[in-house]
Amino acid sequence: MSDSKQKSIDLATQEILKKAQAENIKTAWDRLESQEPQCGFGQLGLCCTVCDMGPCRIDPFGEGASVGVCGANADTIAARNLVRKVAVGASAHSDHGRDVAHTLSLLSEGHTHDYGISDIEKLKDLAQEFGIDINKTKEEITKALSKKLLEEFGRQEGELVFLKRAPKKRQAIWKKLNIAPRGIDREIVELLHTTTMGVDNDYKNLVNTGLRCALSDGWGGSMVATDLQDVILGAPVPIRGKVNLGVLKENYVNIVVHGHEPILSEMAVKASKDPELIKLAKGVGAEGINLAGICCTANEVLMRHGIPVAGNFLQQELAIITGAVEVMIVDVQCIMPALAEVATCFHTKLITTNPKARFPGVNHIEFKPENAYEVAKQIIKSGIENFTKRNKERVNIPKQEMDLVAGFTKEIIFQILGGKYRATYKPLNEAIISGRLRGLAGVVGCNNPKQTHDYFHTTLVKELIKNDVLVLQTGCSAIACAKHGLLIPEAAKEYAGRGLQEICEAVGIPPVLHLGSCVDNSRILTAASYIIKEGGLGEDLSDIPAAGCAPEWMSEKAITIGFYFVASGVYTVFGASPFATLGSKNLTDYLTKDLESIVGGRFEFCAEPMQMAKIMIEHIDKKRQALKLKPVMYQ
Ligand code: SF4
Ligand code: MSK
Repeated sequence: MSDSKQKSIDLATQEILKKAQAENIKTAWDRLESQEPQCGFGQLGLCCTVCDMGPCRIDPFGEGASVGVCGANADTIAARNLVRKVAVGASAHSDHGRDVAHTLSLLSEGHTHDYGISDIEKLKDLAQEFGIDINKTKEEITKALSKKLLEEFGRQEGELVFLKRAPKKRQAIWKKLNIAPRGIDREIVELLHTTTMGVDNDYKNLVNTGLRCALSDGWGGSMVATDLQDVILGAPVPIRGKVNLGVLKENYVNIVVHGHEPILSEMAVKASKDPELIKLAKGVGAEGINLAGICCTANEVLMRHGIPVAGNFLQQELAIITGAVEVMIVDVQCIMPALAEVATCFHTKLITTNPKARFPGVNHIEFKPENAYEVAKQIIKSGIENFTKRNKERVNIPKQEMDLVAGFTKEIIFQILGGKYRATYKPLNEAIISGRLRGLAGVVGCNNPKQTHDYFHTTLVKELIKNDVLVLQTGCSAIACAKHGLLIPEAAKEYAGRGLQEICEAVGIPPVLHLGSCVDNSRILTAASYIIKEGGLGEDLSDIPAAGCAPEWMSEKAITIGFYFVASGVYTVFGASPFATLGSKNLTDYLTKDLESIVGGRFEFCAEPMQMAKIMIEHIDKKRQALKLKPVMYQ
């Protein structure tokens, strides 16, 4: 895979890949090449390392061993491998949620003064959901809410409070199948327990336990993260921004935030605007401080402040290879260990901030909500000092940057479609009912060097909007489509079908709505619940003419998101490799066929983006028929 055009369709990425090659700097694509051929047993999910009688592997051709030393067969091994990933993905999102709840608790007790309550209405709405009397002081409500939310993690019995947001019919399905999560931590621990040597050997039961655990993320940990971030940092509203490596600025001190938790990056935003620091930057010959983001941290600061996005997952190394980044601040998740090595090729300082994520030999400045602003200032100051060490000869900032509009939430969809004074989902539902809009799609997830970078996201999304499907996006997928000009209102005219175009033009929105980071997939779940509440599109989430897709996924978190989408009744397509299930036909059939009659949603695996669009559209049409809706207006 030496041709940069095969590696990415993004011109900025291609340019920096050529620079990397010329300077002999290895990137993820090179390291993938050195891994090939990757382990076939691993790819099939047939390698087990659960206990020390192994590692065991099952021969997929039926010539060698058909069971491990303990007697576990391909179904058990593949299912265990898969749902362990679900547990890890859920733990990542939920631990993020816990940290936000902890920050709320600290601020309620006056232990941090760098954060406050930015959205008092949302605070009260949440408090009411948790049965807290809102006729109290803001401080009392905040304290009571943080306690209740932290209890959701350690809860042992009953059900997570947010499950009540789902339509009644969906709640009943969860209850009947015994997959309604009781407590966030409990479901993660229980799932891991069931996968250890000699516990659950029934692949169907393992998947069901995985579904319950994933629900504790989507309707638990991730929802806590999203909603509390809105309370503390402010709920996003539509905002303009820019995206791609071209947002880095030659004459500025470039600080890049990368990772996932906005509690840190929010302070970096504040510090980057600090007059004292700007003066300092000018004192070293820079024109100012330029903050930009990578991955989901980028989405968080974009959604709330319009901070430019330097790139998605596969562009993290490339940002450093531009030679123009003074500091890359990282916290948790999706941060390639390789960054440490790449940074040594330039003047860039890589700074870790979270005690959970340290890199050997990398400068660590610990960030806590209690000392948040001070730490952010200290890091930006070190970036300013580092500006003088930049080697101008080696700077190469691609010119590509694209406009975008982000900042859509379930509340904003209410307002933009219904108007401020009659906030409602009615116009959205009516657009689907009348056939002006065919349906909805959630397109989310990462990049993966096994697939041409951004090609799958953009090809799929273009085809969906061409067929009058309104696309909701999060994560690196949203960044991919933004780079290719799909997140501006003008994209409707260029790419959308006539029905979607009419809607976008009437309300001035892009045909692709950016809902935020990976934890903000929870916004999609709540928005879908509002659609059912509004009426006319069935009684359950599985009735909505909608589908989900993660075309270029790579992370365990993407699998967890897929599991909670499916457990919520959504038909969900995964691109690239079908997450290590092929080694068990039974497991694959259960995920791609049987689950639909059980939970209303199911998985589909598909390696080609136009085909992904085709099967998603077919599914949407099937749901339209089941609801006896009018035919799509403009075929
Ligand atoms: Fe082998 Fe069974 Fe141990 Fe897995 S759990 S490594 S299959 S003996
Ligand atoms: S950052 S999980 S690469 S979307 Fe959320 Fe991007 Fe996937 Fe990480």
